[in-house]
Amino acid sequence: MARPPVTEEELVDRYGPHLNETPPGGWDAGLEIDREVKTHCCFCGQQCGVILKVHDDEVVGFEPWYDFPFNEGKLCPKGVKRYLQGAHPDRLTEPMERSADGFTHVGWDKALDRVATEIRRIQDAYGPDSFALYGGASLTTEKAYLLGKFARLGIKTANIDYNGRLCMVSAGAAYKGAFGVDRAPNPWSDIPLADSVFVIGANVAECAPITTSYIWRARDNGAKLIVADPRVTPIARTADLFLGLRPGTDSALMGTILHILIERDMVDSEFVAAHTEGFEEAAAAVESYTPAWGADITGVPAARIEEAAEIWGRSDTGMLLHARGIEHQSKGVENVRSCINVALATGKIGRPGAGVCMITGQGNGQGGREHGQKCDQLPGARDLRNPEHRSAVSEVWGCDPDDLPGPGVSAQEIMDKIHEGEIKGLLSICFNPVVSLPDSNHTVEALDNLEFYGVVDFFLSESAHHADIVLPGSLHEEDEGTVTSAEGRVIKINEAVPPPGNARRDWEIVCDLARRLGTGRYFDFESSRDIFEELRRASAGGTADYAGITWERLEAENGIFWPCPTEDHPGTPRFFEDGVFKTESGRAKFAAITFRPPGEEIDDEYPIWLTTGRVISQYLSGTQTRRIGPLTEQYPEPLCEIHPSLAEEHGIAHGDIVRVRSRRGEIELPAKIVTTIRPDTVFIPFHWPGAKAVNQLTHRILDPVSKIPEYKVSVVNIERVAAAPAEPVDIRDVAVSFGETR
Ligand SMILES: Nc1nc2c(c(=O)[nH]1)N[C@H]1C(S)=C(S)[C@@H](COP(=O)(O)OP(=O)(O)OC[C@H]3O[C@@H](n4cnc5c(=O)[nH]c(N)nc54)[C@H](O)[C@@H]3O)O[C@H]1N2
Ligand SMILES: Nc1nc2c(c(=O)[nH]1)N[C@H]1C(S)=C(S)[C@@H](COP(=O)(O)OP(=O)(O)OC[C@H]3O[C@@H](n4cnc5c(=O)[nH]c(N)nc54)[C@H](O)[C@@H]3O)O[C@H]1N2
Ligand code: SF4
Ligand SMILES: [Mo]
Repeated sequence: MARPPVTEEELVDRYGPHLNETPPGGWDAGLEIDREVKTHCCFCGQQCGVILKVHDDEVVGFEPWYDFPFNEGKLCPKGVKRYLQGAHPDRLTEPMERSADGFTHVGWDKALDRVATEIRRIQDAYGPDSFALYGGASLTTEKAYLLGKFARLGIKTANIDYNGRLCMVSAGAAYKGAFGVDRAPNPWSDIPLADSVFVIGANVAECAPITTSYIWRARDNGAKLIVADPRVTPIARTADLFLGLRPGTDSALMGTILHILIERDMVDSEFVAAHTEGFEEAAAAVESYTPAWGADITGVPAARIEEAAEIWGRSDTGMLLHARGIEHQSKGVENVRSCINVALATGKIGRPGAGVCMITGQGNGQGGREHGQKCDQLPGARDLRNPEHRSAVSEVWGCDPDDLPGPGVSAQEIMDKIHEGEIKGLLSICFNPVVSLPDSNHTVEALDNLEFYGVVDFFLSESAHHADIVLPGSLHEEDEGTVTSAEGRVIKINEAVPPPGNARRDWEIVCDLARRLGTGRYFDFESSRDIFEELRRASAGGTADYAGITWERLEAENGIFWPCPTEDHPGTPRFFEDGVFKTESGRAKFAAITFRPPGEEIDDEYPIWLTTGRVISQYLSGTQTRRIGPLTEQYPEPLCEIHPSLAEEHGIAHGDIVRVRSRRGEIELPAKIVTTIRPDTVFIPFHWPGAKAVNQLTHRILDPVSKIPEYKVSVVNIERVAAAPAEPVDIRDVAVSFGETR
């Protein structure tokens, strides 16, 4: 499936000569380069290929990796600066134990013995499920697999979940329900083939920057671009049609579009009859969703909703892309199902240029949610409740199916159970809940209520401040393994440098702990490759089947799309080309979606919608990117985006300090007056901790199915508290105005 490498001439032709020019003095300030290592960016789910340059066991720079097909050498600002974190002075290199006086360095033996002793003590006193594990989707797939196994066989707790619970689970549950499989069904190379591109709830240019070039290629080919977002995001500024909807009204928008498709005879009846089920029920659910009704709920003019339906409905091919804007809601799953309904109704699935794609967020957001670190899952995207799945995995693991615990609770629910006193101990790897979970005061209280909290990280995250033991783990470039990108492409991560000082690879730490707990026989791995080889067998026959994938093939073929059941199988870039879906009936399922309001709604006391998300230069809880100077300079602190009319109403000028208050808490931060946001909504990015952490304001209402928090909709009031400091923050604004967009 690998495409032929792009030649230098082709690149120059496409992007101009400047890309290949080395700056005067070279990239590496004259350092001698010992080796160049082809690997991938440690940040988002795009997983851009990059070549790291190593001098004296330190990553000192990078080169573009032009012939990796996904990004063809392109990187966003984070990918360009990522190499600066490895040698950061804050890097943890020794295990640490906390006493009344603060943290002190302790040796590995003492640190690991303490963790093992606490796990045993707490489980003996309160039962096996009283000790919980948190994993993360920045971990390689090997580590994610290992953690799932460690929970079930290493310490026999039901309670393991991961930070992807805050990210991909609404999309995952919706795709599993509609298609029977949780993966974007189309490769990104389908985007330029589409006649229409519909982006909803995705700030593509800032959060999936490389996807921008795919969308622009579609536009160059004549595609129409529709964007639905409460903010005129950078990608929206280049759209043919912008739908500036009120936060939390996506299923009303998509329901209205389905209504119009039916009314105006734009449904692909042949496809619907041959390959789907549930259309009648879905149609009945939106019978009253007229354009006027839709306009009233969403705040988008009826004519624009109609135009969106016309563009989508009349084009032969089309790609609908969505991300957390529609998924971070208490009806996240319903929102995604309402998008899938619109794709299915028009037969846009299973063809080149036709499909619906979730844009996976975290670096290994895809692979990290397939192999068992979710609370109800076994490797191969198998179901922990299913007796056949349990015995298939038990056979590979050499245990009795009855040895495996049942499903546990999800990430936010683990915090709630700590409050309730049911969970007393927690070990977290690759998760910074103090910054990333909603209602952070509730999170901090929970961590402080624990009898024992252990953390594995390479920086002292804000959550680690509350830990009893902190173990120094490995950075992305300090270990090898695999990840699976947003496209469903399994790729190889290569080790550029060893972990510094006494830091260790994460998987070594987990295996060592198991040995101390007397369950080492299940964790007899000498290398990350050993873990992958077992994972291949454990996933064989599952939905996410990796059995035919070898590390050698990954290198030779620039990655392989799963499922790949045998070594001579080419992999599966596009699903459902034969019109057969992975549901039991083989048909795709429509869902009957009626609109329901968000968990919290505006009232006299809290009259403004708050929505939260990201900026391009910062990544997630910021533990890594807040330590990279050039990225911090680009956006030094959180700002509250406010429309000029709302600002005027409250006497707020650009740079003034505003207090934003919700039912959970209040924060003070500078105002950024922008014309690109709805006048009834404010936006705050979430990458910062402490007094300016927006998660002090968000609420804990979850989607009932996916258990994702509703980060995208809460209600607040705002107030000016001080004038701008002498020199207000200089953030560039754009000359596009909400309401004046097309
Ligand atoms: N720079 C950067 N890139 C990242 C990340 C990062 O931290 N920084 N994180 C990665 C991860 S893990 C993820 S999950 C992705 C997230 O990628 P995105 O989901 O694209 O990013 P967000 O900023 O969370 O939200 C997307 C958009 O949703 C809009 N929105 C808010 N409320 C609503 C609503 O009710 N309806 C609709 N339709 N839209 C709404 C916001 O205005 C925003 O433009 O990004 C990945 N890439
Ligand atoms: N208000 C609001 N809150 C949000 C969101 C939002 O849009 N709005 N978005 C949510 C989303 S989509 C996400 S994905 C979450 C993310 O939330 P988190 O997962 O909590 O954020 P990260 O910054 O990825 O935290 C991971 C921690 O693991 C460490 N780490 C990274 N890689 C590794 C590794 O390989 N090994 C080890 N041992 N440690 C590692 C990092 O240093 C960091 O401290 O935040 C969620 N929170
Ligand atoms: S952050 Fe994402 S888009 Fe940017 S370079 Fe890394 S993988 Fe690519
Ligand atoms: Mo995410």
